[in-house]
Amino acid sequence: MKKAWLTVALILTFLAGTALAAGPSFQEMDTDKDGKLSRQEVDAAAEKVFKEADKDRDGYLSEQEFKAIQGARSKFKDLDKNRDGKLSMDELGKSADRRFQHLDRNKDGSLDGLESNVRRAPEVSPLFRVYF
Ligand SMILES: [Ca+2]
Ligand SMILES: [Ca+2]
Ligand SMILES: [Ca+2]
Repeated sequence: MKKAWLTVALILTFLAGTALAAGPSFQEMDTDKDGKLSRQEVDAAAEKVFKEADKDRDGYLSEQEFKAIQGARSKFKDLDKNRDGKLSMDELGKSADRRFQHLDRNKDGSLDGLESNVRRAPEVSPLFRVYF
């Protein structure tokens, strides 16, 4: 019986590991620990992911580089506003503006309440609700 529990524990650890791999968690992004995500905190997290994904360091994400981001939910074509086949941080920022405003229901410039959503769907990083 003990062995079975150990297996369950291992699987849970594994699942937690995959959740982390799919982008930074709410807690990781909330760097000032006020329980909300400011636009600056979201931008900082997005920039980090962007830089890591930009393998050839040309300052843009190609479709291939974008697809390698684990957990990204958007379609490349939807984000590539000027249709040049690559994504700039500016371009991503514009989509993020709209989604951030949509999620910021009380218009105080930061996202709270997202945390409970994150508990319900821990595999989706709050970053991917705003960016990517
Ligand atoms: Ca914060
Ligand atoms: Ca690139
Ligand atoms: Ca583009």
